Amino acid sequence: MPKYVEVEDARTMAGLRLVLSPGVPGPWSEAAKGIFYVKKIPYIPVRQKMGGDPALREWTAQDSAPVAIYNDERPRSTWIEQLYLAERLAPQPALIPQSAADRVAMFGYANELCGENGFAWCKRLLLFHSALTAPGVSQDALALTRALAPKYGYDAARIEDARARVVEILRGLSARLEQQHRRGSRYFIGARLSALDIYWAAFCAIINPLPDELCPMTPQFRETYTNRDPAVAQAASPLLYEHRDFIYHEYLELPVDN
Ligand SMILES: N[C@@H](CCC(=O)N[C@@H](CS)C(=O)NCC(=O)O)C(=O)O
Repeated sequence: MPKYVEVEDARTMAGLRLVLSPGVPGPWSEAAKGIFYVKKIPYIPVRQKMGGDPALREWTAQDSAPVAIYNDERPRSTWIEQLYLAERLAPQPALIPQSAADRVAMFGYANELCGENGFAWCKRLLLFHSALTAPGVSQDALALTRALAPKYGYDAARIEDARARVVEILRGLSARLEQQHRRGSRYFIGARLSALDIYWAAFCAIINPLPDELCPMTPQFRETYTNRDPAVAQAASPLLYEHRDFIYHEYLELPVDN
């Protein structure tokens, strides 16, 4: 586990601080870590308290993770701001494509994965739904779900829409990757690594986490993250999982350290 600093101490430090949820390979957090790792940008890991963190709220005006805070600049609590910060601090290797057409494609797909009502957002709504409706869910898991569900817009009436969105996005990404392979590229965009490859590698955890030796997590979290939804399972092609493995093995830190 990285040496986490508490929020109160991190506030007084300079440099890049990255607030993360210890022990949890959250998709947004792992993606931010991956982007900083590829660019060799060092940061101080800071502990977020999942389910409500008043100290983090006081510092960053919200209490989700990840948040990137560079010196006395404004806290960056969304994936897109974090990507632009990383690109500014270390322009090479560039993770935002050079050509406008490639940028449009990359940010479009990235928003489908990382944005509000995107893949992970909607899959999280499905996870809340299972926890709140299935029998035998532990008291701890229920308490966390009850704390997070309203924060991220859970509404039982909209669960079918959320499922359809997850399926649609997985199919779109699968089709894109197949097309790229036919063109002779192993990457989502053009012929080289972009942030989208890292986003997918990290976000895949929310349906199919890497094995425990590569990505340790509590059995409860592994159970929660492992997809049991048949429609979602069908939409995620083997090529998408192979791509996740390729990106982790070629570019990212293994085992995942959280
Ligand atoms: N704000 C991020 C998304 C961050 C996010 O949703 N974080 C979740 C990860 S599941 C979180 O911190 N949940 C725990 C909590 O809210 O206490 C973005 O829009 O890029």
